[in-house]
Amino acid sequence: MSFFLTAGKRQIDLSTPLCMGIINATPDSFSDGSELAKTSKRKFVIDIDKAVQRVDSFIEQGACIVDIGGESTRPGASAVPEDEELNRVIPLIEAISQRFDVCISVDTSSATVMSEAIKAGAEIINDIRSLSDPGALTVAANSEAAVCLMHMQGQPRTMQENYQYDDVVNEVYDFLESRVAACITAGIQRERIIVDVGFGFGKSLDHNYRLLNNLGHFKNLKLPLLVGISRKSMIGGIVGRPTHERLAGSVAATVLALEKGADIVRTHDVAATVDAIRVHSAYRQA
Ligand code: 8Y7
Repeated sequence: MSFFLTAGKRQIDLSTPLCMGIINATPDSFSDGSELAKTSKRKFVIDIDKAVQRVDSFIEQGACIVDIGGESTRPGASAVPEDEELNRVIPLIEAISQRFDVCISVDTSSATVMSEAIKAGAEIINDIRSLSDPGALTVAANSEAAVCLMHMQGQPRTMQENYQYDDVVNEVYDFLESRVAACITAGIQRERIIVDVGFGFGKSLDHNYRLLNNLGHFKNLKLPLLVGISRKSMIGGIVGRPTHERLAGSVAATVLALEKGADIVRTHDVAATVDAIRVHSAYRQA
């Protein structure tokens, strides 16, 4: 099955899977934050030039979407005040949209940040909280942006301390189905909705692999499926390596996700992920 995703002014062809490159505008992201930090007295300042260079190389490597986030959502991360999040992401989105014709996704749960990001040029709202914060659904509905609805149990600060599922696949499925229904009711057309099982968000290693193995079931939602696996603990927990040594494991899991029907792959490692997508597509078309 193939889809078009409507994201702002774009019609994105998902007949072959796409790569979304991660740009973290955070000082404390678990695997690549601070690389984009400018040395400043104690305060974190994103280095726009470095970030723009990274976007440039992501595009050259074949990324179709870049995901810009200002709130670290790694397990245990603390909340970021809204004005700080705005300071981190809005100038960056403006800089990227002025320079490149790439689809910009904003990774946020805040209605204010969503609204400002869309004004600055973002065309996808990637919300790990599935538009549950006050005003988020309304901002999304009143825009033309696409939305990515992700499953999470709990909140980032504590989600890996306790989680509980009787049947992780069906519970995640039911959650996504109910958030899709909430979006449709609010006036967000199906053509603008992406779903994501949320690997690592309030899930054990077993839960993550059960979801990966059953990813095909989520195709029943008949919506584009995004996966975020890159360098996560579900890789580290198997290969026993630190974040920067998880590329091979991440690519292996990505190929499995592609074979189960993933449509968009969110990654820190664009070149390797695009290679994996191409090899998988050749295999599928043979
Ligand atoms: C995901 C995500 C993160 C994911 C979507 C990390 C923002 C943690 N993971 N968004 N964000 N899906 N849609 O390891 O899996 O990159 S942050």
